[in-house]
Amino acid sequence: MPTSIRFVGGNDLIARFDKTTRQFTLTQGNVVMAKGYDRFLPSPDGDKKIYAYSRDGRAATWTLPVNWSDVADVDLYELTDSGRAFVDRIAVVNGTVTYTFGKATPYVMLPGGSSDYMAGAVNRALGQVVSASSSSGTDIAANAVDGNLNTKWTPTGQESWFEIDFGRETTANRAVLSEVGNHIGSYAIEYWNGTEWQAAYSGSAVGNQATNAFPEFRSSKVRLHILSSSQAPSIAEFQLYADRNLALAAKASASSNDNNDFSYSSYLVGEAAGNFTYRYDVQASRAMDGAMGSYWSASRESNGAWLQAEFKDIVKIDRVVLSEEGNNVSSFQLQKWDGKSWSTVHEGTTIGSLREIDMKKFSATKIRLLIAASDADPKIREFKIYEKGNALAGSLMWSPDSRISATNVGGDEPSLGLDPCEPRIHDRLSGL
Ligand SMILES: [Ca+2]
Ligand SMILES: [Ca+2]
Repeated sequence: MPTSIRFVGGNDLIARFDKTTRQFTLTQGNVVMAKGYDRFLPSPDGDKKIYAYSRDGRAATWTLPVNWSDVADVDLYELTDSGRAFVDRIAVVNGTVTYTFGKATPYVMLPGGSSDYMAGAVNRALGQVVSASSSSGTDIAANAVDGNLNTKWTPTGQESWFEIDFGRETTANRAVLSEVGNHIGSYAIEYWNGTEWQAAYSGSAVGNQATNAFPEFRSSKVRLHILSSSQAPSIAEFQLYADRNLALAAKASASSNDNNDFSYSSYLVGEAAGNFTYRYDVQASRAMDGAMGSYWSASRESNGAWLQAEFKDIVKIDRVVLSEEGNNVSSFQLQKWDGKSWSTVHEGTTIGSLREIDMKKFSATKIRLLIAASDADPKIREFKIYEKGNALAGSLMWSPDSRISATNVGGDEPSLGLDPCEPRIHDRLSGL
């Protein structure tokens, strides 16, 4: 039996510890403020602010406090060392919000579009702790992240590096470099993957300004590695951003999917045992959930299958990143919908584990991936859509029904560790 402690005379706080599952919960009224290693803490001063944190980065549904009853959507910001960084706008459904928080990442939630809204992408490198292979005189490494184009870092050697240590994990998918002069011949933007430095981007010249988009990574350390230079280079500024993946807020649909339902009796931890129906879940939204563990699969459509992202309003797009499960696609097109008809904005052949496509910026209300030819049913892990430089809540559409794709039939709410939305569950299930 769980042990419960009620704080009488206070604010109806109930702390509960289940000795079997060793899970701690803290509730106040109908608001769960702590569950296991996840936190959802309304500001104690009554302000409409909620601090959220998940040690393991789990998907969960949280009930908002009663004084949020007039709030239709919430804006989620990551709390970075250089300020709030907008992450997403989440629709409130029946007084709850559902989200997969990043692992060990602090967030704050505010009512959607509130006056406290902080517009603009946050340069995550600004003012961070840096070190370098070498420095000349007063041209120290910190000058490369001080936000001032008139100060610079100059190493003494030609092959050099400077490193940012965030002290915790951060997300990035774009860097902007500014060199004094134009001496750099080759360089890499690298991140520490826990074992070694890994290149996120490799480039040649930098010059006045170079914008480099690369597949998103999360790491606590990033470095600029200058591999060759005609003379000692000088870096005026190194900026690091996380552009938002527009597909996360788009409505996903497809020409077909290979879903199947099945049921099983589960032995869930604690008292939350029951029978559950899971879907062998390869619907369209699985290619737009930001998780590499899940994918969309067409059903018996080798040629002509399509996967579509629809936005609430017009969005601007200049970059798409595709990841395929396997390597079956041999011909594809990206098409935009202008309100009347589809037109092709990019044609490609194979996709494989990673295909980055940078395009001239265009506007659209829908974009689709049309698979003209594939050796087998195409399976797309991620269809990521960006406007470089856009970290804002723009034209969003949140469609919970298209995202929460496993259903819980009977029994209590599944525990967080077995949340059917969690990609790992999908991995496990798809092996059955
Ligand atoms: Ca500077
Ligand atoms: Ca996915």
